[in-house]
Amino acid sequence: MNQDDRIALVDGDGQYSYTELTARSDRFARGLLGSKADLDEERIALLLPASLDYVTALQGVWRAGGIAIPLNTSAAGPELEHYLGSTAVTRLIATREQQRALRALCQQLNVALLAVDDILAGHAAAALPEVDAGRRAMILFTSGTTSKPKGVVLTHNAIRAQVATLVDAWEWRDSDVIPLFLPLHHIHGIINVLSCALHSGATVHLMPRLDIPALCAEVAAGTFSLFMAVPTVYVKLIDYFGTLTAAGQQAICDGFARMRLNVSGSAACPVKLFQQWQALTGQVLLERYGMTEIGMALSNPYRGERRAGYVGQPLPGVAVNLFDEDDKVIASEATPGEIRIQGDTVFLEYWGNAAATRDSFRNGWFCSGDVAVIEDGYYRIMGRSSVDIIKSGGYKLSALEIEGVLLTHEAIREVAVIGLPDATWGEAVAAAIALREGAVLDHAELKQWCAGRMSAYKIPKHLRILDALPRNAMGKVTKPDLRAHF
Ligand code: MLC
Ligand code: AMP
Repeated sequence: MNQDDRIALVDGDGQYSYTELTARSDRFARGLLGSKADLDEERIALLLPASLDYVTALQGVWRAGGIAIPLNTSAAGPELEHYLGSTAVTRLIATREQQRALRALCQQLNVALLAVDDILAGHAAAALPEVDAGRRAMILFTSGTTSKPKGVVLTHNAIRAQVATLVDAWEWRDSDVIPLFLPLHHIHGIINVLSCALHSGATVHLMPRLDIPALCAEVAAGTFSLFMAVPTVYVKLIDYFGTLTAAGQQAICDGFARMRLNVSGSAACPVKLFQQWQALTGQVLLERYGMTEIGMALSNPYRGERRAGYVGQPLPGVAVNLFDEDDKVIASEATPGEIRIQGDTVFLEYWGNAAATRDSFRNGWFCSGDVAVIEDGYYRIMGRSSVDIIKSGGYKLSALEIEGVLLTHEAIREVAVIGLPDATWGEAVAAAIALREGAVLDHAELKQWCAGRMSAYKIPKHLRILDALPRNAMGKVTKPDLRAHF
């Protein structure tokens, strides 16, 4: 192996060169294999904060021929049970601090609970397998129009294609330095930031959470050349600037101004936010559009006009078309249609759910469920075909999943969950509830009850108690009518 002294990762404990990272990931892969020649797509879940250990484990699972399943480090117990159980995970890699809380669940599901160090110290296989790039590499859970999140299966080829198109389009280079504070169980953090950076020989500063003052201090110091975030992060940054002196704010804005690119995605970037960011930092945000199942599909140009309110054009190697309800490609501009995608970046299947996989494709095109229009050659996202999907701070949430949990509360007779427009979160989860006879429930009580039953970011931020939910002649709750109640 050639010595590569470039810095791959910086975390709270230190910095690590590409040579060190590769050696550690290989050692981890050999430890995972033990006496086996190949993991043969064994499912190995990772419950690790952004750290050297996370990257070691992810790369190690891939090198040993396993399927990595990165999980939300703050997932609630029932969510973890679904993730581990539905994919028949055999080993869960977690920090020692987390292990106590996980022991009972792992015993129940017959999952071996291990720390990265356990694997590094274990019996090591002599050789690593040749892993065909068509094999499954990763499962990411995504919420949707079903009550439980589905496992999106990406092959090594799909991951490579997703990385290749972004490295090409956004001109990643080995001198790039990028902060990574987004969660590492979604493609925004895993592919767009971590994998693109490591593919390019760049440096990633791993931050286990978004600590805005600490992040801004590094920005002001000129540490980063690139910045990628969801719109909510830009909103929070602007709010933070408002708490600073003019000089303090200027130093941070100058740091952003010196970067070569600021990207926004995972949710719509409001035109006002785009303009505010430009006024403050001089940066013209590059907005792009993607999805767990397909990686990134549309992007404003790196070189060329970036248009506020638009997500640009198809990325290199990604085929995108708008379709009408008869599955015909819409040829004319200004006529809205569903975004459908084809290409090497597209996922293989929903794990163990052939019916859902089949339903999500039409004539070989993946159906996104997002509606867009092309104006002057640029795509503009108009909305989603389902009212049951909510995008809050970049997380895709299923109204049905949240309703399913709330319905198990003894005071709740019926419930409907919707997304309300929100300046910080894009959309905020709101629950309209009809109570059982004689029952009482307030928002604080409901929030407390939800903690431990669902991830904190799914917990309703608004609650309305109604006598009954509005329904149409078929008895279906008319969700668009609910907004007026909040
Ligand atoms: C945190 N909270 C949220 C929330 N994030 N509430 C609603 N929606 C969210 N997204 C709540 C917490 O529960 C908590 O509530 C309070 O806000 C503070 O929590 P926090 O953890 O301190 O918040 P913060 O660190 O500021 O998190 C904000 C954030 C985070 C924007 C950094 O939400 C985030 O990382 N979002 C990105 C998700 C992502 O990567 N999506 C990409 C999916 S892939 P309380 O009540 O306890 O105080 C994809 C494809 C593509 O979409 O195109 O990229
Ligand atoms: P996820 O399933 O979490 O990967 O989220 C994918 C969804 O995020 C897409 O289907 C879109 O609805 C939404 N999305 C991603 N990027 C954008 C964007 N730039 N503008 C609007 N919506 C977006």
